[in-house]
Amino acid sequence: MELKIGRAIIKKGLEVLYEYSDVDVAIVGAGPSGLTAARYLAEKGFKVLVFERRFSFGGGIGPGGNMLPSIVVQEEALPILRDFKVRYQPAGDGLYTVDPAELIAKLAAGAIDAGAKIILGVHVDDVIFRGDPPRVVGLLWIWTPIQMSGMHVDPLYTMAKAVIDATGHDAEVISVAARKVPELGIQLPGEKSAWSEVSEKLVVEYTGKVAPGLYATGMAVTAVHGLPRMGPIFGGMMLSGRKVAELVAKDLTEEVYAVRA
Ligand code: 48H
Repeated sequence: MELKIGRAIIKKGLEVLYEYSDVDVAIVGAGPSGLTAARYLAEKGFKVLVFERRFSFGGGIGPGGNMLPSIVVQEEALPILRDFKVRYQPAGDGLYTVDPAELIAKLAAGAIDAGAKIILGVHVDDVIFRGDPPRVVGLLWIWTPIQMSGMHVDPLYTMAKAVIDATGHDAEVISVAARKVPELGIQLPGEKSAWSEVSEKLVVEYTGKVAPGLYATGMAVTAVHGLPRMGPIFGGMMLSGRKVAELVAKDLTEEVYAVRA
């Protein structure tokens, strides 16, 4: 029995890694923006891989509003909640409350059911770039426990036509690209102090391409564009995830037509 269990794990696990070593879209971070983007891209037929450093989904949704079991979204995000079949209750002034556990479960299930693959326990370490002008064409990654051990183990590669940084406040992928590939010309001013109403609009407005092949969604957008943070409200994160999915889908579709023309 032990032999069969071990072989089943190794065979399927390595098949998955092999199959997903080359994808249309690699999303880093399984928080609200990354999971939302994953679903809308996967349902358009793109091959989507989400790398998540933790062994769980949801990013900042779980701790939400200072760990209370209720988070807030605004009216504009209700169509996304309905797409994911997440229940909500009015809280007045155009705000609604949602159960964070339900949101985490249903965003992840929505992404997976649409066809996205989520691999947990992966720390994305670096980007791969090619060409002049340079374009991000993939990622380097390592298992999180190895990264945490501090031991030097060389990473593995995943190639992608588009990479989305959904890593939250630290914009980790964009930050490494800005530092190591100065030719990409990325500036990273970092987020500013809170102004919820303004930030919830700006985070969606500024969502998009940061450099060829590299996109920002969610809190990463505030870090890249020096926008104010918004505090514990999550509608902007999901609206940003949906917007980046639309932009990436458009860019990849246009590139395919340009290659065929
Ligand atoms: C693999 C990584 C890596 C890496 C990080 O923080 P998140 O929830 O991100 P968003 O942008 O979808 O949502 C932000 C929201 O949760 C929030 O913090 C808000 C609204 N704050 C407002 C405020 O004012 O404070 O999720 C990011 C995910 C996490 O699960 C990380 O573990 C993961 O990305 N991650 N995964 N490789 N290098 N870095």
